[in-house]
Amino acid sequence: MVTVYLGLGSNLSDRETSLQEAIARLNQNSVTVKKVSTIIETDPIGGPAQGKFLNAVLEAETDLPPLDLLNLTQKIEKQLGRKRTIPNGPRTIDIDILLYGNRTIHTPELIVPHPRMFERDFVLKPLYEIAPHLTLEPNHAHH
Ligand code: PH2
Ligand code: MG
Ligand code: MG
Repeated sequence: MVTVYLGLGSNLSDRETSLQEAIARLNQNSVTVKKVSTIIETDPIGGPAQGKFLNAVLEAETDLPPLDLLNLTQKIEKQLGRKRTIPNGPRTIDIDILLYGNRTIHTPELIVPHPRMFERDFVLKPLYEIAPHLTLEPNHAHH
């Protein structure tokens, strides 16, 4: 079992339902959710002009290898109506792998730690709420 941290975001349609539904579907697919942060409303960072987000971070345990976890998160995004059009544009649900144990991962599909999480308050604040003990280091080799 490995402890993972996932970031959730939504700024389209019923934002709260999308977050809750994503959490439920992770739980039904071998990602056992242990902690969920407070859901916070945040101004959009980057991308086109768009509505405010609801963001949260969760801690979970899983046996899924990183790319299987990525495939699952992408499958759930699709099931919940995510359409990939404009980069950083509005979305019903975004599920990002922030941390996967203490591993560093660089594949064409997936980079962990999430390369932009360290500059994003909408990630760092809820992450600190549920995991104040974490010591975070961006991967300097790739910045
Ligand atoms: N996600 C983005 C881009 N900008 N801004 C906020 N406030 N919350 C997000 O989750 C978010 C964003 C790309 O994934
Ligand atoms: Mg994201
Ligand atoms: Mg994403």
